Amino acid sequence: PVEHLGTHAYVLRSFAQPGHDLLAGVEAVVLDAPFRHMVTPGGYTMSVALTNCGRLGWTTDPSGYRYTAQDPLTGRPWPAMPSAFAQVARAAARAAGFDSFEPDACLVNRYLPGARLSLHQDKDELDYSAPIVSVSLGMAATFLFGGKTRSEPTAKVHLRHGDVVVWGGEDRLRYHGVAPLKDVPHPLLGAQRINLTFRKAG
Ligand code: MD5
Ligand code: FE
Repeated sequence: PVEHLGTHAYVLRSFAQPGHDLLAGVEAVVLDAPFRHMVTPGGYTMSVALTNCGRLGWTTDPSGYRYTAQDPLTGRPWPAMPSAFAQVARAAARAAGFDSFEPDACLVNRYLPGARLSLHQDKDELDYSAPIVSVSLGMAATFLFGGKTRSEPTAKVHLRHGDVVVWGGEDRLRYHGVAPLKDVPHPLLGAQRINLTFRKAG
């Protein structure tokens, strides 16, 4: 049962069966590259904490947004992408009609109650023809899905543990965000939401 958010945006409900492998993958990544709150070029400290795995990782600091091969906190390469991560990303892309998606970057976002992500576009990748795959784990969130300009109205989509969304084609550059997270603890993950966002960045 695939829901369409847009012509090339697909919600795959409960597509990820977040068993041991995905959750162990998050734990391994975070041991090597801990969650941290980054500062945007506008000088604002993000309420979402993040880390990365894979060849490239998304970072921000007061001088701009970029992908880097090293974690700026440790100077080491970002941890390798756990194989369970790459597998679910490829399978979800395929289910949405993108047959050879090979992500080189996985951004791991952690939302605690009250954390939010304001409306933005994902524009730091080199190739917009690759889709973006996002896996929701833990507490549910209200995802805001806008248009190609910031002022267009947003549709609200409830994303729960195990839901996967795939964005491609003309929907790849739509404005989107996450409403402030409500405090409804999840039985496995407690009072947090973890989002895995897979991209082809380089
Ligand atoms: C999240 N993260 O739930 C989301 C999932 C981010 C981010 O937005 O940039 O870290 S990715 C949602 C997404 C990606 C690409 C396109 C669109 C949405 N879209 O067109 O709506 O933490
Ligand atoms: Fe985004």
